[in-house]
Amino acid sequence: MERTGTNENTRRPLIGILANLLVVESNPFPGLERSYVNHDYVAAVEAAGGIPVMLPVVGNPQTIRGQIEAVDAVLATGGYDPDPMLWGEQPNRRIEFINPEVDQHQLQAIRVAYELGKPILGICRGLQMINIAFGGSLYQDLSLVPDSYIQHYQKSLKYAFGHQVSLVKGTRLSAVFGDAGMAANSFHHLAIRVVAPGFLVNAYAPDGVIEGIESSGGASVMAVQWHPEMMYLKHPEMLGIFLDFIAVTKEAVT
Ligand SMILES: [Mn+2]
Repeated sequence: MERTGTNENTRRPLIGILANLLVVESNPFPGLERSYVNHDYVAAVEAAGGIPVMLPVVGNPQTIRGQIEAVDAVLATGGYDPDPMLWGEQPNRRIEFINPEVDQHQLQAIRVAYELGKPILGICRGLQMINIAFGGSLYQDLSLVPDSYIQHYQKSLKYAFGHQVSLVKGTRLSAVFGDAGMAANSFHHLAIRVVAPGFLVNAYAPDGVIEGIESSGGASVMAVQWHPEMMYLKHPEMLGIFLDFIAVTKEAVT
């Protein structure tokens, strides 16, 4: 049991998990919006030694800044499709549900966290939003990616392996998993097209689809396209991404 105290070296880092909005369709309140995060993120952050807190969608920039100032690091989570107009494209017919309020909250939260030097971990849509936030772009659907042939939206359980992932040597991600690569789950229909300036690719699927990026030059931003939080109970090595995130956050705090 850890003692409570004010020593910054032993304090468990506060991890702000970017929330989503769910529009309730059933009675008694059809149309009600509900703030939520998938519980797997909460459990993974806690299992890795962080204290999870939820950062709900708000619109006021000063409120967003206050949210980020209150936490030590930010977890950018999965969710609906990002709006293609954010990177200057009109929406393709394959684009699904979009919520601009959620997009704006997450973009600003990611940019403020970066500005304040707070580590960011992006998962699935979180990776996509990080890439957009710093000037990259996305393919709006896997069918638009040249030579992509792999099923990236697996029809199997959340922790099952969807496809192989190869890691780029010398990256922070390869330090977590080793250079040999591994398999991961896959639940996405968009993918990175142009990598944002200041970032490098750390993971690829065998069909060339980008499965991970990280900031170059010391900034502590890491993102993967798969869902390690849905896998770690069956595949404990997947907690490594969260353990690395917490370790980097502790360094940033001290
Ligand atoms: Mn994939």
